[in-house]
Amino acid sequence: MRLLLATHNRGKRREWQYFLAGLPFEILLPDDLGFDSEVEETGATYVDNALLKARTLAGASGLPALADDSGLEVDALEGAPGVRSARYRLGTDAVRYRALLTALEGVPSEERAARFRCVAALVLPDGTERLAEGVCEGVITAAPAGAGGFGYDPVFYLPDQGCTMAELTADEKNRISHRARAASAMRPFLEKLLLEE
Ligand code: ITT
Repeated sequence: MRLLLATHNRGKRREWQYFLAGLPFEILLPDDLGFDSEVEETGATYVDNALLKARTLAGASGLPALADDSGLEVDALEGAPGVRSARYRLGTDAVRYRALLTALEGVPSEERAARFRCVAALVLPDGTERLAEGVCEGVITAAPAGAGGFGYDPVFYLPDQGCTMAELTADEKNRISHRARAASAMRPFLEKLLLEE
């Protein structure tokens, strides 16, 4: 059965391909079908945006589509950048995480708590919609460390692991991340879809 992975983010693709590896889907990417333009994220919440992306690509392709909307919520910034994480600053991931470090200059480590949140949405051609969420708690560092992962990973410190998300191997990140948790909550819906084929 074909499943469209409705994301243009290469880091997310890699991680979803890992989570879906044990399921007999033929995974397609938007580029494979000539859908190269990004869906504009006009929603106010992760749920709205995840559904928007999955609905748009399920509608355009006639295939089941899986999307995620995710972000980093920093307590000292009242939850920002949150749902606006991808649009926090124009430019690269490094531009965005450096801007975050600047915004937190002078904030002591005990007040730098943050969490990654991921909302995954599965939309089927018959209109059925399923949602799953995952959260991963951490602390924003004073300086970036590590070259793994993507996005804000170099500035997201995991107290239990004693390193940043970007210092984990891909396998380690994929065991504990917000996306890993959303993926395992989504898994029963994907298994059901395969059974109903
Ligand atoms: P798609 O909409 O095409 O999936 P996107 O990059 O626009 O890709 P989002 O709208 O969900 O994705 O934005 C998420 C933002 O949060 C973006 O800046 C990512 O770099 C960042 N982010 C998401 N997951 C992350 C992770 O696992 N580690 C670090 N940063 C992450």
